[in-house]
Amino acid sequence: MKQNYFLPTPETTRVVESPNSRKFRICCIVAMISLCVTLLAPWTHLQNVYTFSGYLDNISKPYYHIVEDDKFGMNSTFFKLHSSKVTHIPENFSISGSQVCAGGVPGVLFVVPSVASAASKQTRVDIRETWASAMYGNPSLQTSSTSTDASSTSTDASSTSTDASSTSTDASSTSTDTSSTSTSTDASLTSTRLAFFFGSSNLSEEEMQSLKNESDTFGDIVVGDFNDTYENLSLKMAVIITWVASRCPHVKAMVKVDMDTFVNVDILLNLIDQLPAEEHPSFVFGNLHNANHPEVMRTGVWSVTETLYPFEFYPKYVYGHSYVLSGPAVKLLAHSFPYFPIIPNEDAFVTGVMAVVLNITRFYHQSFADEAEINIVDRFDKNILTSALVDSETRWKLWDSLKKRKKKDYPA
Ligand SMILES: *[C@@H]1O[C@H](CO)[C@@H](O)[C@H](O)[C@H]1NC(C)=O
Ligand SMILES: *[C@@H]1O[C@H](CO)[C@@H](O)[C@H](O)[C@H]1NC(C)=O
Ligand SMILES: *[C@@H]1O[C@H](CO)[C@@H](O)[C@H](O)[C@H]1NC(C)=O
Ligand SMILES: *[C@@H]1O[C@H](CO)[C@@H](O)[C@H](O)[C@H]1NC(C)=O
Ligand SMILES: *[C@@H]1O[C@H](CO)[C@@H](O)[C@H](O)[C@H]1NC(C)=O
Ligand SMILES: *[C@@H]1O[C@H](CO)[C@@H](O)[C@H](O)[C@H]1NC(C)=O
Ligand SMILES: *[C@@H]1O[C@H](CO)[C@@H](O)[C@H](O)[C@H]1NC(C)=O
Ligand SMILES: CC(=O)N[C@H]1CO[C@H](CO)[C@@H](O)[C@@H]1O
Repeated sequence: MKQNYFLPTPETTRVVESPNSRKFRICCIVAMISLCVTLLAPWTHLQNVYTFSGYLDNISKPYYHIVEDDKFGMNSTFFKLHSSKVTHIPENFSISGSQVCAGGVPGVLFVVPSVASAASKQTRVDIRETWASAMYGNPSLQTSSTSTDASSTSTDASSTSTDASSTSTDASSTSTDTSSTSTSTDASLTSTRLAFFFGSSNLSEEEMQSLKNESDTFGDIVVGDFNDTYENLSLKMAVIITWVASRCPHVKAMVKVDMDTFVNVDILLNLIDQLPAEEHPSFVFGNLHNANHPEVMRTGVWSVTETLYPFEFYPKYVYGHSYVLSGPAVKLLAHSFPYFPIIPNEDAFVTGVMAVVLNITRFYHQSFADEAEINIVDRFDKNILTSALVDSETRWKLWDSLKKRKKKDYPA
């Protein structure tokens, strides 16, 4: 059974100018002060705290676009949560990563799905020493006050996020809002940390021991008890998001980054700051898949059966190498995963299908990694890119160059 009644028209994406949203924000404040104070609280301090000299200068405006193709979902009963559980999300952890979100930090958590191979181990070393290095203190262990730059002084006692989970889902009755119990001390967008995620079920004893060592040293390892196979990538992401929702209820944003992706953290945080989070508390933000109608594969590594997903196309979705989920989106997803089948195409599943099911706003910007990376080093040097797919050599090249520029911006 193939249905394609959800074909979006070419006009399905609407360009949103940031200045307009600013105007709207002002109107909003004037019109509904009390409501807005509640909604804006977690975000407004950013404007003052996180200012960089021109990092967004070369980033193309507008700073975000909104995907609008949710019409097709409304014609189908498919894009709805089931009324009872259909998916088991493993919630046992051999290494629980209890340090990662200790002490009410971070505001932004980078999650990096990883594997136990020797090559991956070296990549983790490189990531800690390059684009993520500001998240690691000296000694390297991530400590409670570590943040990206020198500006982590803001305290945000009012970081209980707007709870988007209590509406719009069939499963809402099962959702419990953990945000109100969080004891946040520094969950501003400038406080950042990173964690690597693994599945334990087929790890050897040596591999597990080695990860325990890494965990003791860096405090950035989480191992869930499931089989870490390529086919389980969507499940792995569901485990990760569920872990973040329960262990890091105060995060304002979670950034999913692949091992082979380099992130300019400064640009990313500034870009997130441009999003109208008060109007769209639940959002995903990345680079839009360049197919107007992303095709569903029925053979090969990304194949999905028609039973699992009956349509020819996926909803518009953002690429999986690097995308942001807002705190409310993380909670909404975590509450909802048990009530929807896992579709084994991680980015299409999380940022497309589930975004439609849960009415999560899809923001996109072309500065995120796409699949046809050209002139990466050059574009990075011009501050055009937020993230990029890299090999080991390029990772270091980009970092050396970025470090030089940061020094210029922050003379010691
Ligand atoms: C999860 O942990 C519980 C309690 O330790 C245990 O009874 C259960 O068997 C574990 N489940 C899996 C799948 O390992
Ligand atoms: C773990 O660390 C200990 C002490 O630092 C070391 O003796 C041991 O060889 C390490 N094990 C692995 C598997 O890396
Ligand atoms: C992992 O795979 C093995 C072998 O296929 C299986 O016996 C085991 O039950 C699986 N573990 C989980 C958590 O699914
Ligand atoms: C993960 O995938 C493997 C097959 O690739 C499967 O055996 C396993 O049961 C899946 N689920 C879990 C929870 O590990
Ligand atoms: C774990 O799973 C991966 C991916 O399927 C496989 O390549 C590897 O051999 C497995 N390792 C063990 C120890 O079973
Ligand atoms: C979907 O979310 C938007 C905010 O992003 C909201 O304005 C709209 O009312 C929501 N739609 C539904 C059907 O809940
Ligand atoms: C923007 O790009 C130009 C070259 O196109 C470069 O000279 C300039 O330094 C860049 N600005 C920033 C802030 O990186
Ligand atoms: C593509 C398509 O069939 N869209 C329909 C979805 O349902 C609405 C409301 O019934 C119709 O107006 C659309 O034409």
